[in-house]
Amino acid sequence: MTVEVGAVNLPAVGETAIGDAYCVLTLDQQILVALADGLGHGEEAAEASAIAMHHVEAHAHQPLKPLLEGCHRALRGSRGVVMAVALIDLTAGTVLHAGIGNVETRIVGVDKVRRPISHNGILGYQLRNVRVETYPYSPGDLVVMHSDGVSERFEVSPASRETDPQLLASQVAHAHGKHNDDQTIVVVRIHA
Ligand SMILES: [Mn+2]
Repeated sequence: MTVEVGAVNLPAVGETAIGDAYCVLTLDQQILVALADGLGHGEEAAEASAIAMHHVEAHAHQPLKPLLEGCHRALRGSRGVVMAVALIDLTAGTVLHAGIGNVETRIVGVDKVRRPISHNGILGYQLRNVRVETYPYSPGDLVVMHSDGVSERFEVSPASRETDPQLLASQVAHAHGKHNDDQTIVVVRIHA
């Protein structure tokens, strides 16, 4: 299995701490992608997103629903985060996705770009129901995940599937990044 990852992770202008955090973890034939955006900017936002990433790394083998519920508990008393997680399973040919708040995900396939829906909530404060949805994944498809510091007005098409993940992440962040917010975009492509 070959995993290609491209990412941009930048602080808001005037901040040194980055309030967003992401991780890409390899678990046998599965890849777990997670991105958290701590509320606000600066140190406290960075602390919250770090709590979320540490929880994901320590519990990466859990199904997505208990994984996010565990993040919610771990984040109590922090600033809180919005967050998405995607589990890419090459053997099953699926992406499982769950999102709380405005972290956006797109799955760029051969013939179609799918946009999983995120649900309202803030991990650490308010979490109603975690819904995990299943999407098809073929080797070579891209999973693109970004915080709201990157405007969702960018276009990706099935033609973007061939683009180098780091180049795509850099191009989108350069053209659609918001300087007054932390900017994060992560692009993952897996081949068998
Ligand atoms: Mn943000």
